[in-house]
Amino acid sequence: MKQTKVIIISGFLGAGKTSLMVSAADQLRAKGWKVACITNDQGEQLVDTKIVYSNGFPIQQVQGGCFCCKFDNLVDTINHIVNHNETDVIFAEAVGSCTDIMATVNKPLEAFHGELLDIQPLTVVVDPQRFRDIKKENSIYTTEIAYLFEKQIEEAQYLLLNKADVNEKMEIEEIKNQLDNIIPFAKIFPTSAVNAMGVNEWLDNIFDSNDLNATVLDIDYDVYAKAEEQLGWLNSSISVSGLQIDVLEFANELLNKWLEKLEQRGAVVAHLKIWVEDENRHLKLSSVRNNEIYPLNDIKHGIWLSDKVDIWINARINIDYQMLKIILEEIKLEYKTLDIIVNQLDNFAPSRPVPTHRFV
Ligand SMILES: Nc1nc2c(ncn2[C@@H]2O[C@H](COP(=O)(O)OP(=O)(O)OP(=O)(O)O)[C@@H](O)[C@H]2O)c(=O)[nH]1
Ligand SMILES: [Mg+2]
Repeated sequence: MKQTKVIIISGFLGAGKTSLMVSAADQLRAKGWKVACITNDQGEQLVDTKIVYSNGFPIQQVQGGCFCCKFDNLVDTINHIVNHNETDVIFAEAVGSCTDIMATVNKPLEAFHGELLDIQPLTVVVDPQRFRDIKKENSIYTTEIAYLFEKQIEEAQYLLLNKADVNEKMEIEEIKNQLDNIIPFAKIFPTSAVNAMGVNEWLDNIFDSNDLNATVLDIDYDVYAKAEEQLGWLNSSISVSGLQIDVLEFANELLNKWLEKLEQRGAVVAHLKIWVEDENRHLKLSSVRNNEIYPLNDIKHGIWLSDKVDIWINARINIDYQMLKIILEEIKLEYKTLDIIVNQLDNFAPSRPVPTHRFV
C-alpha cells in the first residue's frame, strides 16, 4: 500500500514554520509531487490557513486545540486529505506554543497509523534572533517561556536555523555550534523561506533518513502549561469600510498602532500577524518582535484603494489576554471616519495541554 509522507513542523511562534512549509511545498510541487498542508491553532480564523491557501495548496485545519490534545481530529484531518486528494506529502504545522510533539504526535501517529502514513522525523524551526534574545542575560522572556523554547529545540530531529537571509553567516555558525552541544544527534540546516536556501537539502535529507535518534522529552508539564498560559491569544476577523481606503497605508498603520499599544503596556510580542483582503487583492503583515514589522513586497506595489476590506488579526503576545481585546477596542475607536465591525473574536490564554496519548 502506498504510504503518504507526513512532516510535522514545530518551533516557537514566528520562527517561520508556515513560510518554510509553503517554500518546501513549492519545491516539491515543482517536481510534480502532490502536497497538502495542515494548520493548527487553539482558536479559529487562522492567518496561516489564508497564506497556504493563497499559495494554491490544499489546506485543512485542526482548530480549537493543539495536535497533541486534538489527536483524533488530526487523524481525521489526515484521513480526509488522503481520501479526497492524491497526496504524496502532508506538511502539518504545530502551534508555536506547543512542545512534546514527538511523544504525543509523531510516535502515536506511527504506532496507530504507520501502515498508511510514513511519519518523517520531527523538524523544529528556530529564529536565530529569538534564540539570541531568549539566551541573553536579562532576557525579556519569562523563565517559563524560555523553558518552552528550549524544550521545543531539545526534541528536534531536524532543526532549521531559519531567516539565514537576514542573519550574518557568522552568527548562524555560532548558534549552530551552541545547538550542536544541546542536540548532538539532530541535523541542523540553515534555511531561508525567502530565497529557499537549504529547503531542498532539508527535504532530500529527511526523505533519506532512517533510524534517527528520537528524543522523548523529560518535561515538567506544570512549567510548560504556565508558559502557554502567559501567552495571550487573540484571533479576530473585522470588516473595515470607508471611502477609498488606502489599504497598504492602513494595514501598516494598524499594525503599528498594535505594536505601540503593546509596547506601552510592557508586553512582549511573540507573533502579531494580520491578513487583509478585498475581492481583488490580499496582503499579510507581521511582527515577531516589539519593534519590527516584516515589510511585505505588496507594500512596494503602488496604491491599493478599496471601500471595504476584511482583516484577520492573529496575536500571540506575552500579556494578560484580556488586554488584547481592550487594545482592539481602543484602535477601533481611533478610526472615526471608518466603519469597523468585529465579526468574530477568540480571546484567551491557552489552557493546560492534556495530550490524548503520550508515548515514552
Ligand atoms: N527574512 C526572512 N523572514 C522570514 C523567513 N521565514 C519567515 N519569515 C518571516 O517571519 C515572520 C513569521 O513567519 P511565519 O512563517 O508566519 O512563522 P510561524 O513559525 O509560522 O509563526 P506562527 O504560526 O505564529 O507560530 C513572517 O513575517 C515571515 O515573513 C525567512 O527565512 N527570512
Ligand atoms: Mg505559522
